[in-house]
Amino acid sequence: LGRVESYIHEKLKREKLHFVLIDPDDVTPDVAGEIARMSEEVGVDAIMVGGSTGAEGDVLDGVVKAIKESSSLPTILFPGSHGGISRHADAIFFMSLLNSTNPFFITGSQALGAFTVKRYGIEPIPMAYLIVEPGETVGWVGDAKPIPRHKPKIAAAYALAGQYLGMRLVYLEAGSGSPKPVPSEMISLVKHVIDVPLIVGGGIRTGEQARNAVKAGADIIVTGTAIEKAGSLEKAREKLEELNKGIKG
Ligand code: 1GP
Repeated sequence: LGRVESYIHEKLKREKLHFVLIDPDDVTPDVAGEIARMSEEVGVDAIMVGGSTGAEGDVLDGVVKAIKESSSLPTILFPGSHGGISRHADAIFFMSLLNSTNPFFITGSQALGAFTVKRYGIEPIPMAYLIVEPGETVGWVGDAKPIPRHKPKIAAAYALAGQYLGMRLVYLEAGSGSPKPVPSEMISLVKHVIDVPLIVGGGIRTGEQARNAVKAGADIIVTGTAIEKAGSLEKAREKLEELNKGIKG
């Protein structure tokens, strides 16, 4: 395993993890750097960078650089397509949107990005990415057939298929800014069926919601909107502390 993936596995032996997602389309490099610095101080485990729209090129590079300058946390790309690759990142979730109806998001964009990842020497971490209702922007952009919230078995079947295809992480995604997080029953069933770490994100805004997702079986919680839209850096820090406490107990 690569350096970042080993770090994730080592930490998971002791605790549940909190990854903070920064969307370069939503924040300036300065704010991204501040969020990364506060995240590290509060005890967050990694920073993810990406988004469905506009998270490319100079905008992406500027934000990744600012994060690297302000914290020593692993910085992992969370790309919306092959455009979402920056040479300054440590690792990339090399993800396939398994329940997309469009092969571009399952294998096409991955093929277009593969040589870039190799050339830049970024650590690829293979991940099954599953979109659950409502799916928000990423569901629409990714041509997903979102998994119905009351059908946990469909999520579990896709998750197990992802593991059998060799993916080393499974991500259950309700969509950034979703009014509701992934249901607990779905998290529980997926966790019960797979052996690889389970990431859960989308719509987690409170410490209690984060706690519930962990109790249901999530290994890694991703939060983005709650921090980006906190209103001020001071409120963002309070939110980071609340969410981290919910996850770490
Ligand atoms: C989105 O799961 C992440 O891809 C985080 O979602 O912005 O709703 O926290 P939020």
